[in-house]
Amino acid sequence: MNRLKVDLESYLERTRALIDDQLDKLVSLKKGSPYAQLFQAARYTLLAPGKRIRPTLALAIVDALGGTLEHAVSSACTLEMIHAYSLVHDDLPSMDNDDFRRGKPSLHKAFPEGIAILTGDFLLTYVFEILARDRYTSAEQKIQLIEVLSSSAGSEGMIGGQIMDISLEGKDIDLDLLRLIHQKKTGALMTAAAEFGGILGGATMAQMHLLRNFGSEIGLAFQIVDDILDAASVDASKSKATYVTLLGVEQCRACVEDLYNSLLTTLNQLPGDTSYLSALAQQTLNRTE
Ligand code: GRG
Repeated sequence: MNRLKVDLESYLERTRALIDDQLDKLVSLKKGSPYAQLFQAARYTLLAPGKRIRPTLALAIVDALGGTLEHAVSSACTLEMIHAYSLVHDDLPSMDNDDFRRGKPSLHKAFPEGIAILTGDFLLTYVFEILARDRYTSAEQKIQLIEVLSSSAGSEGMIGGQIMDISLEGKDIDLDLLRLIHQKKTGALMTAAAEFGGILGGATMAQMHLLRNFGSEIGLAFQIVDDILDAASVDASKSKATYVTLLGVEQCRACVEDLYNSLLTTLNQLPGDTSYLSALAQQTLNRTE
């Protein structure tokens, strides 16, 4: 039986279990360690029930390209670690000052603030050790993965987007600037997830190009959906420009629909069975929380 023919839910359960098991191993508690608190804090934040969209996307691409999920999962988990670190730092009092994350007190509420900062730093640093040490990737793949992850998380990506977001808060911005901020702040890591899938699954240059397009399409659509879901709450109360404040909900929905159709066209040009990828994109964009 074609393993891609089982239904999406059981496929997602399997990839989720693979990802969660690997995350659990990567931050396993070291008995008697003088810095056990670091691992307790890393586990608190990393193993909390997030959606795991980024590593799941990477693995679904590896699958479509005919790669082995078990060999790709450790590298794919580094996407979740960068994401988790960004949420920890974003929640800090000096940033968004959020008391809750993933249905639990945010890390700096559950642990001393200094430990929360160091845990974010640790997750960020640890990913490079994991990528460099992975026994299933070649030297060339390691360099490509490290290049993609560091650039998508750095000044040209997530951190650059966060800085633009902070410095433009309260100012009038147009749609092009908002799109640029989000492409960097959240889109870059989604695109990195698609590129990870390509690198780990052995994509050709042409396929990598398609995967980058797919990543940026799903990343932008993901952000617009996030803005629609947030419309009545956080961002509105902070008088921050969002897709909803600039376009209104109806036009936002139409944009998401257009992006979804466009990413389907991109996926159709890839080899292999991309039905899970399109179903995953559809589920991500139809989410209600
Ligand atoms: C502090 C270095 C630094 C960067 C912060 C990405 C980011 C930059 C902050 C996150 C702020 C935020 C809530 C952005 C909205 C989009 C987003 C990334 C939502 C959370 O991602 P999900 O929905 O979360 O994948 P889960 O919990 O499911 O993993």
